[in-house]
Amino acid sequence: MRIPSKRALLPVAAATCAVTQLAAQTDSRPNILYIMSDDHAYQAISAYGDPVGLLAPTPNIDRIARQGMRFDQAFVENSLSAPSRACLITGLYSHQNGQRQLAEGIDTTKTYFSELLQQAGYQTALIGKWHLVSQPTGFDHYDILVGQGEYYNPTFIHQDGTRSKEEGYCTNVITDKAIDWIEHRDQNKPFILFVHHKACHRDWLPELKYLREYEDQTFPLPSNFWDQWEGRLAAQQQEMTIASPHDMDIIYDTKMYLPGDSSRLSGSYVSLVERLDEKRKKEYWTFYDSLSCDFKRRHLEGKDLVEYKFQRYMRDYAKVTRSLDDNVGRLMDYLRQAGLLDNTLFVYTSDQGFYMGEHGWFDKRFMYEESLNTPLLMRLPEGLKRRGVVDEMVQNIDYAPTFLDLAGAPIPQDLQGESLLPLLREEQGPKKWRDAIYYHFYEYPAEHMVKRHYGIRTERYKLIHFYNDIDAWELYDLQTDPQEMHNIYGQEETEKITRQLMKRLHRLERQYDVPSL
Ligand code: SGN
Ligand code: CA
Repeated sequence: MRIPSKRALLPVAAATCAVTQLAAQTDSRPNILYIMSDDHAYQAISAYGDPVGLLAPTPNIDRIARQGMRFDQAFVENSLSAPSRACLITGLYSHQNGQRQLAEGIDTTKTYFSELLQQAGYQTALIGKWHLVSQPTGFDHYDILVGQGEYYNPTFIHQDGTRSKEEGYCTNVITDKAIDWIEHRDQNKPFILFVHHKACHRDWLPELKYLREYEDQTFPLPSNFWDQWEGRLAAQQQEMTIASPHDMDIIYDTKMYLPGDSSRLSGSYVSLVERLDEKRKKEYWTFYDSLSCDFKRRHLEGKDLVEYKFQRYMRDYAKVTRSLDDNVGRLMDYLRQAGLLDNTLFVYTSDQGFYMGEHGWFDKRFMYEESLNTPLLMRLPEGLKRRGVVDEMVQNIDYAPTFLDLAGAPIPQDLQGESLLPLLREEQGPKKWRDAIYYHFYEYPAEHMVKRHYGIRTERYKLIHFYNDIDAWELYDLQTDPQEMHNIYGQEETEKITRQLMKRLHRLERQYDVPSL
């Protein structure tokens, strides 16, 4: 059901009354548990079958896929945290919700779908990373991290504006708070709970019980790890290369230093470790001191040093995702024990994808596959029949209309996403679905120096335009070049498909009301 305008509050309120009463009578509308991690690559989830995930399995996240669905084409609109979160909460593209870059504020005059769900009689709660500059609105309860948050003994901002440092590992603490809120909610109403983890964001500080995990594991280098980005000007100018001492710092990122040397203290990550209590701090430093001694003894150089950095990155990342996976399992088990699981839409996703060494990189931002895609798995409430692998293209602007639709609440007409309910309802997906998506990244100049760009991705092709202080087009045939190593823009054989894609791109720009540059 679509309503004419988001700000036409009268019709919304009128429609809401009926829905609320219905809810009070039947109390049967499904709950929504939306778990979103940070920077979790689908390549690191075993349900996706990629090498990192298979070497460091995620059995609990995999359960969602086994009992529900795995989306293989789940895209973000702007591969960065705050912009992604703004797309989620408003159902609008960055140019409409105002949050184009990290520091730019979301347009607070836009309605958050949490407000609409509240009006529709849902209880709404948010725990964990929020990352938008303004405080959350439309939540009966929230407890959020400060900015990016801290892994160890994180500080939370509570709803009354006070702050407190809480003991424990961030991923566990967030889950404790989530379970506590579910336990104390009003049991007569359905709920939506957003559980937003800090994990597995840089700089990958593990839960201490997993410090020693994966240390014997050797992760294979992706086949395009030594990519030199030929024919891809913007890629040549980024600053997110594992090999680069500037981009991936040996102390800050890989935690290698000369023990006993004050250089350890120059790493700004040290202050994050210092949040631990004395006993745990000692445990942490003892472990990384011994690795650092070993590193020092080896005198690594050149490719050996780069491969060593890659292994450290993979191992610490895998440790952090291990706790994430445990906690997804905890929440699922809790819901099952509480008898809530079968009437809950259980969602696991990340704010965007991440590079696990593909093209030689870490971080995200680019419209290339690893960061345009994000993991998405859903376990459906009873009554929705779809299962297995879903190939339809979905995007993070689709959550708002989907959740409103599931709640039986009106969907404002100007939301730019689509409700996914038609995809979820039947065993077979609908015959007609979107066959192209629009992407736009704005955060430049900034950390990692990825140029501004926008583009279109269809089932088979991707056309990208890098602009601002560069003017470069790229075209990829994903069928013959899934790793996007060969830019085929500007070749005689690709002129026709380029023209067609340009036309489609302009159509999308008109459809989404994208302002001209
Ligand atoms: C921090 C990180 C960057 C990362 C951005 C955005 N640097 O600035 O590596 O790209 O966050 O990440 S760090 O030194 O502070 O770790 S996002 O997920 O929040 O968008
Ligand atoms: Ca992120």
